[in-house]
Amino acid sequence: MPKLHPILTPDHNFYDVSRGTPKPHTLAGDALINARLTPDTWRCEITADAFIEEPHTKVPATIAKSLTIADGTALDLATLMKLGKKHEVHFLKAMQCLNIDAPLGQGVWTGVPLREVLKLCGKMNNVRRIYFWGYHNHDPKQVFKSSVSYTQCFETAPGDLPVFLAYRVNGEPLSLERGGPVRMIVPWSHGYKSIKWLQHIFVTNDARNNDTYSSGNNDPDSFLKTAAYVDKSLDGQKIAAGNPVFVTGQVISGLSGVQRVEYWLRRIEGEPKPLADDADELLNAPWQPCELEAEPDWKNVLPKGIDPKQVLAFDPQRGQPLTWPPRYGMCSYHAMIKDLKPGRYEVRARSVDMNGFAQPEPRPLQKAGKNGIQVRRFEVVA
Ligand SMILES: Nc1nc2c(c(=O)[nH]1)N[C@H]1C(S)=C(S)[C@@H](COP(=O)(O)O)O[C@H]1N2
Ligand SMILES: [Mo]
Repeated sequence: MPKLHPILTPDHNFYDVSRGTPKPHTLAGDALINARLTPDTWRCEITADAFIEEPHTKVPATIAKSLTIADGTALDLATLMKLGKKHEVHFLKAMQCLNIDAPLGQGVWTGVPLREVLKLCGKMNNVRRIYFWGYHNHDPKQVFKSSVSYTQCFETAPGDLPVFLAYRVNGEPLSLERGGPVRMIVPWSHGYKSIKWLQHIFVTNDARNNDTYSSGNNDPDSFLKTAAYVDKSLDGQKIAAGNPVFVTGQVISGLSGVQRVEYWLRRIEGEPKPLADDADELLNAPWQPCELEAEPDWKNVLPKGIDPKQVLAFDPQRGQPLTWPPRYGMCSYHAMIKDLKPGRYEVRARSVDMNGFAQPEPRPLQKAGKNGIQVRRFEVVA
């Protein structure tokens, strides 16, 4: 049988992508308390940017009430959890880095929509972007910040997901490594928007995107892309002739959904050159269907206390995701290949989205979302 991934990745099994020297999740004892990264000491400030500059920003953003550490008004965990009693959301999301070619993990994240948190500041005016950043060793050079537009924060289409401040993953408090006590979750985006160790929210009337990631030549407004990833475990395997070969991996449902996943297997001699994603040979190859893992019984998968009918992007009557895999979530896929003759082989996989675009289309630029076609090599031996 093929070996599939668990639907929920345990917190400590996520692939960790963290900047900072030292990394905030290596702090302990007093250093952790001074960094305000314990549940009791955690605080999040909310302030407005006084910035103006003609011609693009004529008036500054304002909020009726800033929440600051100096005034003793900064948001604490108890207040956030109290907001959660009324506004809590649960959401299944795959974490995928814009610059790493495999999913980092998938969790059910629990927290409070950013728009509800901003309401604590009273009336706001002239706000067009909302920035957020986390603990950064008090060193301005280490700030890692992201943002969403005012509209993205305040409006969500039915069945869609709001930006939220998460304090639990898979039913447990967020670990320090996952960005606890509180991290931002931006459902539609790659990981870089989901700021860990959240400590500051900053509203501005400068509509330009100055995310940390925009300086790395990335598209800082990209959506997660629909993409199939092939498990590395097949690489270099020697499989006895007569045994089936299992191609396995995970497929992420980006903005455009998943219609199907396909694989293409070819026999190779010597060291063939890598194939570009738009090579004719690849585009015209005899792609074969893979099978998506069956939808699980959610009552057995979700942590205690999270009813599948309450999870966003799940049907509130049936308690099942509106699509499979759920949008911005992922599931495993597999294919069984039989009767291969001894020799060396290459296998690739690709997703086809709900619009009929095969990976890496319709946005082949990798800086707008990771979705290159992956290849694994193995050998069938007599
Ligand atoms: N404060 C902070 N938040 C951060 C980062 C960081 O370096 N510092 N890395 C980001 C990036 S680039 C990614 S891909 C995700 C990774 O999340 P994970 O470590 O929980 O898998 O966290 C994001 N949030
Ligand atoms: Mo990332």
